[in-house]
Amino acid sequence: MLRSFITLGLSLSLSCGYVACQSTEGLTEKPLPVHIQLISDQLLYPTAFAVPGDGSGRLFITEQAGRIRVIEKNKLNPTPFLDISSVVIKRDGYDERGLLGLAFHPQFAKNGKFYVYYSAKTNGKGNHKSVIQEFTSDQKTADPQSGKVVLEFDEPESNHNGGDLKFGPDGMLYIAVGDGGGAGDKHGDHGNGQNINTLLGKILRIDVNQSPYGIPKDNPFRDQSGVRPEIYAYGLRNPWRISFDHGTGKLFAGDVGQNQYEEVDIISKGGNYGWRVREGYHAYNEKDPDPKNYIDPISEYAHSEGISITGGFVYRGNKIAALKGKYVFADWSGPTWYLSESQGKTWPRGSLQLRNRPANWQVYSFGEDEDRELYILGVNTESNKGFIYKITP
Ligand SMILES: [Ca+2]
Repeated sequence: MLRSFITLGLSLSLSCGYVACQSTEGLTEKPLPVHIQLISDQLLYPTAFAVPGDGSGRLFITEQAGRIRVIEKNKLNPTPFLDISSVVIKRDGYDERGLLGLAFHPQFAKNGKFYVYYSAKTNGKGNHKSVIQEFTSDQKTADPQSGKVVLEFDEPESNHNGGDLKFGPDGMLYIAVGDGGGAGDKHGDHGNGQNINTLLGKILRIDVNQSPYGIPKDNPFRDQSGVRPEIYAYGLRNPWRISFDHGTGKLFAGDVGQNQYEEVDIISKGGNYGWRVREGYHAYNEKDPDPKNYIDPISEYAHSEGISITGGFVYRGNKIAALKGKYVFADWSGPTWYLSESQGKTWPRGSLQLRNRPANWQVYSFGEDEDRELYILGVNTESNKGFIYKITP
């Protein structure tokens, strides 16, 4: 699963064999060594991770083709928790469509509800539609027929679908949506990212405790006409993985760049993150009106270091003291980094050295368990097996 227009040749040329070959360009923090522990290498294209908050210790992983798998006591259950592969569009590992996101309702232990984001056939315009659907489970398994559509919208192209779902500390569901694809956000007069009358290229916030959903009272565009009231923030290109920092409540997003810069953003209500006028800290399309009030990222890296960001989490676990409060993330092509909090505009970056990582891998996603320990998900490109590792001291 590749999240920008990049040729396979370029991605392979960047597949460093060992952490030592990571570029150190722009790294001002010292390297931070950790280990990783293999939890499973029997997954197929793992795209997202979530825990139910029910104290069961279970880890849930979405597979791109439309299954949710469960790991309990370090064992992968052969029976999926949910299988909607018959309605999910997905062709192969380089296809950006599929089952892309999962979030458990904050009261899952009582109501059994959870939410997924996937790509499906559309009867409308465009390549496919993105669907956010609610399922109700008996905690152990979920009936694919029990799904109820919360929100769906057409996607003009196959790529840039975003797809992450996270409940915020406010109990609202936050949804990361890509710009709908096409290099340079080519749809619409000024692209979809800057158009606040489309859901594409946005972070959305909705209240799923109303049917099919409600608009939170303080959503920034709630009472304006000609604007989608679901929008929480805009000007995103392909926010690939968002997360809340459990220490500060801040919302982080890794936003995949076009062909020069990858970025990390802290998302604030009503914020404009610049795309397609800006890419990272730089002008991108100078023919567009300059938004002026755009918010710059807290970090960027150039395509000499990677090609497609995979956003992660601020580490709030207890096992790795040196990692506390650091934002952990990666590039799809393999390198892993951290950012240290800063009062300045840019958060300084250092290499997160995973001592025993496989020689060749692609990083698809990160996960955080109930103890706030972190996991890394992706594909070993030698064995073609999908993996989940736990980050350990
Ligand atoms: Ca931006």
